[in-house]
Amino acid sequence: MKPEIIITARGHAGTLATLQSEFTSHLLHEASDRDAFLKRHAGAVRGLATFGPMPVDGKFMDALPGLEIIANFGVGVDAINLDDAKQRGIIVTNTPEVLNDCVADTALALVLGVLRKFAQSEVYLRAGNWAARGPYPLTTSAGGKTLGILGLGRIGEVIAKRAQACGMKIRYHNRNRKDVAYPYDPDPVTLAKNSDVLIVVTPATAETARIIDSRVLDALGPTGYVVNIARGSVVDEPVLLRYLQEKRIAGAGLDVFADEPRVPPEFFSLDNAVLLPHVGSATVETRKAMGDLQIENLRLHFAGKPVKTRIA
Ligand code: 8YV
Repeated sequence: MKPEIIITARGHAGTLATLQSEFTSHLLHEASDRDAFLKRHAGAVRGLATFGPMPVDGKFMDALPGLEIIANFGVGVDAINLDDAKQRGIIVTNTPEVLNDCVADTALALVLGVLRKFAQSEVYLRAGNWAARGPYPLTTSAGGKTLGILGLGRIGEVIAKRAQACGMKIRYHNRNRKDVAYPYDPDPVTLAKNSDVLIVVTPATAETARIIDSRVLDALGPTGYVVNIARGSVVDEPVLLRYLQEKRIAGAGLDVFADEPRVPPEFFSLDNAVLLPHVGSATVETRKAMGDLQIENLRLHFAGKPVKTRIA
């Protein structure tokens, strides 16, 4: 008998296909009555395969008394209440490491994109402005600038290497100082003060909610840039929007937003922002690797073995 799982959303197609072939899978996103769906499967379901931002809290877990494991597609597990899972003895897994390179590529693209305005200059060319109005205005170099990394974890370290290859200097702030050669700043405001570009890579938790606020943006100042590849919730989005509109910071590169996929339309008209639709890990290769790891964790668990990437 195949173990029974619930799939929470329409995620990566190849992963969904494998999940559905290996496990008896019930699709929550196709249920018209969520409560009735959960009641119907409560007795048999042992696993959850989670995709996307749908919250999984204690109430949801209690609706599935046989739940043993929550296997998330993605490294960020902010949608899952880890304390509630711990209290109930439910294992939570994520998909770290396999996405580091792609997310770091996206980070660098945003850093370079916001400094050099490549996207805006392409729009300029496509509008016929090059011949009509002359060269695109000069931008500013990455080389020699300081990149402040808020959250020097696995992805942050890979970003640091790429940025150094572009001639950037690195500093960082974490809750705890690390054994690395990069200069450490004791708090996000000091990091912002000492950086030209502040990149946010920190996990979204209660402590990091809206950590990028007016104090941090003031410390960055009118020549400073912010790049966010973490979660929209770590930035005070309305404040950031106002600072961009009023040019109180120089620019922003954003892959994530507070209420995805809805982006406040006021962002669309900003010339000093580069906006991406949460594509950090979105390549064929990386999404397959993430799915493989999610599936492997479920397989191992149902075979009575330790999972590969359990969240501490
Ligand atoms: C994915 C991500 O876009 O890993 C994460 O935490 O944010 C991204 O890699 C997301 O998990 C897809 O559902």
